[in-house]
Amino acid sequence: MTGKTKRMTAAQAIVACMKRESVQQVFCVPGESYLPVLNALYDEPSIRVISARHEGGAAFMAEGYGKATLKPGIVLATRGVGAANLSIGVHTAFQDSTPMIVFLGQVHRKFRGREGFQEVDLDHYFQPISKWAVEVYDPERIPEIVQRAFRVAQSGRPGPVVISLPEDVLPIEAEMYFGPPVKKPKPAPSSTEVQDAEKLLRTAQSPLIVAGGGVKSSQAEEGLIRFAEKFHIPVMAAFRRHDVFPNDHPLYAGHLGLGTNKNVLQTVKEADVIIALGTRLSEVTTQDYAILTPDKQLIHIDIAFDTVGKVYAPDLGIVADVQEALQAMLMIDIQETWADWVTVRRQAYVNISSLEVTETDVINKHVIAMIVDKLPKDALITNDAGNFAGWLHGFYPFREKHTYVGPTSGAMGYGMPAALGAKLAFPDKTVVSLSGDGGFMMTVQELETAVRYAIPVICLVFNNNMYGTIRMHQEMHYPEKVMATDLGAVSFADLAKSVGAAGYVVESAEAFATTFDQALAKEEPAVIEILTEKENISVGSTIEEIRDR
Ligand SMILES: Cc1ncc(C[n+]2csc(CCOP(=O)(O)OP(=O)(O)O)c2C)c(N)n1
Ligand SMILES: [Mg+2]
Repeated sequence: MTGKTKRMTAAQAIVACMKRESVQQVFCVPGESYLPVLNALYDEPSIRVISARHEGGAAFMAEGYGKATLKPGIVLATRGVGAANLSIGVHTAFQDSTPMIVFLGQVHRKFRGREGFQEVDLDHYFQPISKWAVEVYDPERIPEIVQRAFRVAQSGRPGPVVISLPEDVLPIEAEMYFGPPVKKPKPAPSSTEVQDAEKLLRTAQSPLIVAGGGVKSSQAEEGLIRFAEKFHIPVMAAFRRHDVFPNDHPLYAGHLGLGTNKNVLQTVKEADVIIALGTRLSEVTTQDYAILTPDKQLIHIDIAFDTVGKVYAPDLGIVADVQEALQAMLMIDIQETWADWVTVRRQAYVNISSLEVTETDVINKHVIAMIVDKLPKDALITNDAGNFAGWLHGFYPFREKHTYVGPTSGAMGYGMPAALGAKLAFPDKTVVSLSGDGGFMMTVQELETAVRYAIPVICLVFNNNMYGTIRMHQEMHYPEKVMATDLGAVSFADLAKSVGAAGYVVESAEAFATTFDQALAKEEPAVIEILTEKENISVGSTIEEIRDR
């Protein structure tokens, strides 16, 4: 709490806070309401400003950046209009527990409440989808509030914070006091809690770890390998947290996602003691809250007290940083008696995730097999929402940590802008996004942002001329009554070329192979449009098969 005060404007104090927290990039769409902040950023060359084409794109970039780096992604936008546009990214950061800070220009303090130009009560508007939403009235309180925002976004369960900045506050000078930068608290379990975990594990015959985003945010990936290996417990990844554990490890037993194979779900059904690690046990992970039945014992470990027991009352709930908890639980002294259980459950996963392809396999599967073959192991993959992702989730083996950035919120339009955020965070990694034609079109304008800032990502677009996922649900519930799910023709390759990116279109696995090599060799933003058949609507079924049921 020691330090001197400094005189500067509120806008300069915001940028000074960013600098103290080692912010390197911010994402924005400019607006006249927060010009002083842009001006202060102009004067701070250590922070790069990426100006996007749409606030939704900017927010997804910041979310992808935050998810990849585990540090808050920063996004700036203007009043009600920019706020409304970027809210999908805030919602994603909220559901996905991604640290993010949103700075929004607001109308003049004297005009607040008159429904001024573009006025929205931004703090109320964002309260339900953020960890904290606040408006600043006093310039000298900027450091207090912005530093607290950095603390709130990263502490406990990470998430988004929204700060509303009335435009007249920003140019005012004041004496500013800055505290030290944030260090994330890392609470550890008590020795009694570790003993209780030992007692529960002693009763186990078929234990299972379900690992979620908390493993990633506490950087506990190695700790999880050590823990799982020591007690020989199989590990499953929570929804869209594929890279929490190496998928080629003999203890990995699959991913709990949408359309997960029933033989993989059987592992959860047969487990008797479940260790839920850094996961909120979401609707998708628990398959509509169905697979964690009351006969199981649950050890729920999470850094947030309100995540533990949020849905399932645990037999043992521990509020702790996952890395600290795993370290402490290495002291447990038990002998495993479940070797066969592990072998059988691993085999169940191996059987359904084989990457072997034959001529009868659809192009979607060939593409996954080829990218696995051609990409370095540490390549980072992002995806959009849509049925095309089923092949990625089902067959792509994530072998290293920090190789996946995906939306547990299920937001369409996420894949490509999140890839831009991730590539800016890790410029040396190969970054590939996967999207459907519907989702890609929702944020396609950010391809120009990729070109303008020379951010070389490769975007795979699976084009079936439809909102395939919804068509699938339609065929299941209202067969043959197709409504609102057909889409017109778009040449994504030409669209890419029109903004200066490389554009390719392929119709066969062979063509994809040579095109992907070409795209990899060139360090430039590229779109590979993959033409797919409507009929091959999902990994499990064709349209005809769904109708026949
Ligand atoms: C922002 C948003 N709007 C709507 C939805 C509902 N939705 C889920 S998947 C989907 C269709 C996806 O179509 P496409 O991107 O072409 O992928 P496909 O399923 O055809 O492979 C829709 C509309 C969503 N998840 N996100
Ligand atoms: Mg589609």
